Order: sequence, then structure tokens, then C-alpha cells
Amino acid sequence: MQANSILSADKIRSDFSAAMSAMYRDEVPTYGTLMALVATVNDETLAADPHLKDRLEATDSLDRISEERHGAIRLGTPEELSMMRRVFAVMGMFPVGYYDLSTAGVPVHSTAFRPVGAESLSRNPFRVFTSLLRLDLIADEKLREEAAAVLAARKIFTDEAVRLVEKAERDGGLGEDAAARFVAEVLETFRWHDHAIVSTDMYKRLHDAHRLIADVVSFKGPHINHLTPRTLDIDKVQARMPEEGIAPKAIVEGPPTRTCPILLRQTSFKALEEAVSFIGADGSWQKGSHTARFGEIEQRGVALTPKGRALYDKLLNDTRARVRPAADGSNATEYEAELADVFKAFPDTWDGIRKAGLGYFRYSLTEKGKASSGRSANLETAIEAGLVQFDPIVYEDFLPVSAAGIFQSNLGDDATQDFVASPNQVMFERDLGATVLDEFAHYAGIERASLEKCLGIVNMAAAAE
Ligand code: OOG
Ligand code: NI
Repeated sequence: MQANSILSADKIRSDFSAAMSAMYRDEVPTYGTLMALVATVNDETLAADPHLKDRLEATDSLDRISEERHGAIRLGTPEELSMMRRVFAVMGMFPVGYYDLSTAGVPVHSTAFRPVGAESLSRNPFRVFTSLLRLDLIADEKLREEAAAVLAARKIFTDEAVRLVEKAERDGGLGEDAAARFVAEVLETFRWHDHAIVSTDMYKRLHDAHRLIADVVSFKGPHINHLTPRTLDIDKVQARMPEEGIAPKAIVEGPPTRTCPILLRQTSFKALEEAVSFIGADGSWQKGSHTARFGEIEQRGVALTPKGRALYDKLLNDTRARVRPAADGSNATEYEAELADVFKAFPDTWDGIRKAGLGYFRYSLTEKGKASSGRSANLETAIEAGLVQFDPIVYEDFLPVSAAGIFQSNLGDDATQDFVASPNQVMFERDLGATVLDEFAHYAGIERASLEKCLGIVNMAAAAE
């Protein structure tokens, strides 16, 4: 096969993301309503802030925003996880980060499959938060064995999808026709099934053990459970959701409203109760329902350095030690006020964040910098002289405390359960068949590469100080 007939992984990912979005809009119409609301608010935000629009354009990140989304799936077995890794690799998506949700009472651990290079991210940053069920955290041994047997018997990928993954691995990618088939075949894995693969009785027992276990084990495949568009003003979308007939969760997860957004803020609407048929005692279908699929929006801010992240984690913990957000929203106002107050300790100007070494930035030469003939300066004097400018690098990952809040809100408020905290990255990576990438190294690499492009103006030795 000739190299030029191979389609780029970025293109396959964009096509897949679009196909997934269309499918989810059909399956969950409220997602379509939310997308339209996000698009309106994004347009308004850009119109009101020409500087933001300029910087997004200049850093090649304006186009990606309207196309941008993440999704989430929950897998049942190590084999499913390692095959999923190979499927995502065809789309240029790689596992970044390890998230242990057991501390939050959810029996899963997770990673995020996403593109990693700056260019791929600007083409289409589609990511999928992917969790693996931890049957080892289920106390009831009999139920654990029954669940394992159901999972072992199901097949979540079509034969053709597996064949196309093998072909892509062999040939170093897929041509146009094969890529189109790949997208259609892989989409099947994420589809909703309204006929369960377990009986009503077993569903009930799984559900009693944990709602999430029922969600993973009872179905033919890991239906996409939400898709999340990116908004430039999450407070505005949250406030306007009720006008569109959507009831948002009580609080926005993550940092408070700020002038300079950091990390990730997220909110969701509650999962829908959907009709499902379960296997009846006599083999006929028995009517019932299942609640799993929901909608979410997010606003992304600057990626933080380990130092910035430590400060974020501390301030979030301090806030929660004072006010724990109640699932029913009864103390939402109090929590938000406390959060805003505690986060005053986090600088809220881009330069303040940068100078304190709390965030990652992309440096570039200004017009003046490009025009000036090469001479060495240290980074700070080059910035002061208007030769070099900097833009925040977008956080592309997730936050475990926020993820736990999202899990809880869509699992139902009664789903809180205690598991002994037991992160097990070694087991996760063994099941995945690969190690997960380190998110910090990735951002630091993008920052370093941008500084290198300013060489000549900025003396790298001085810049690295
Ligand atoms: C995933 C929840 C995590 C996020 O945005 O933090 C998540 C799930 O409910 O399966 O998607
Ligand atoms: Ni999400």
C-alpha cells in the first residue's frame, strides 16, 4: 500500500467524533439542545471579547472549539480495555493519566484517550474518558463471579472492526474507504441497546451492589454515556439551561468563576430514565428501565504545573473541609461563596499565574520580536520589551474530584458508597497493555517547544532559569 493513500489519524478521529455526535443527538435529543445553547453562548462570548477571539485565532484554537467534545464509556474486562486502546490508536488517541475513582465511592479506575501533539490537538481534540469496572471491589463473591461470566461472554466489537484495527496496525493506517468502514463499525460499540443481556432479577442484584455495575454488566456494549461540548462561558450556559427545559446539577465542578480560567469546570444534567427490556424467566422480554445517559458541558482553562495543581488541590480540599456540597443542592450557594473566597489565594492574572510558575504557557514572537534582529535577552526582559508574548496552554485532561461529582450526580444521589481507597495503576496498565502518558510532561514539552521557536531573541539558558 502506498503511503499517500493512508488517511491521517486526525481525519479519522474528526470523522468519528462527528459520527458519534450525530448518533448521540439522535439517541438523546437534549444533547442537541445543549449543543445549540453552547454554540449561541460561545458566539456571544467571542463577540463581546475581541481580544479572546484574536488570541484563539492566533494560537490556532478557534476552529477546534465548535467541534470540540469529550465522551465517556465504562468497560467491563481487561480484554475490552486493551482492544479499546488499539481502536483509539487508529484515531490517534492515546491513554493519558490514571484516575482512581474508588476513593469517591465509584468502583472503577480510568484513563483518558486523547490526541497528544499540539498539531493533532488543534485539528480535533476529541477525547474519551474510559473507565474499567473493578469487580475486585465488589464484596459479594457470588455476584462477582456471575458478573464476570456475563462479561466474559459478550463481544463489544464487531468482527469487521477488529479486522480493520489489525489492518491499520499492519499497514500503518487506513485508506479512505477502510477508514469510512472503520468509523461505521466502531460506532456500533458505542451504540445504546434497549434490550439487556441479563434478567430483571440479575439486573436488580447488580444494581443493588452498585448502579454502575448494573450499567456496565447488563448491556451488550459500553454505550456512550455522555458527550460534552466545550463552552467559553459555563456560568452563562448553566444559567440558561432551565430556559431550554434542561435541569442542571446543583453546582459547577472544579474551580470557581475566574477572570483567567484554570483547569476545567464542568456541569451536567441528570441522566434520563430509559425503557429497557430485560430477559424474563420464560425467555420473553420483560419491561423495565435504566438510568445512565446524561449530558454535560465544560469550560477549559490553562493547564497547571505540578506546583499549580498542588495549590488547586489544596484549595479545593480546604473548601470542602468547610462546606461539603450536598447532592440535593441545598447548600450550593454557600459552597460557591466559600470556593470563591478560598480561591482568592490563586493568582488571577495570566502574568501572575505564569510568574508564580503555576501554569503552562505557549510563547511566541510578537511582530516587533520578529522584526528585531537576533539578540539574546532573558525571557522576562523580552516579554517586557514586547518582543515575546504568551498564551495559556489549554488543559486537555480531567479532574478526579470533578469526575466523581459527575459520576455521583448521574448515578443518583443515593449511590454514595464507601470503598477502601485502592489506586492500582500497575493493574490498570497491565490490563490496558500499555503505560499511560504523563500529562505534565506533555504540557511541559509544548511549552518548551514554543520557547525554542523564540530562540535568537530569548537566550534559552536564561529562559530556562
Ligand atoms: C465518567 C465521568 C467522568 C468527566 O467529564 O469528568 C467524566 C462517567 O460517568 O463514566 O466524564
Ligand atoms: Ni465528562
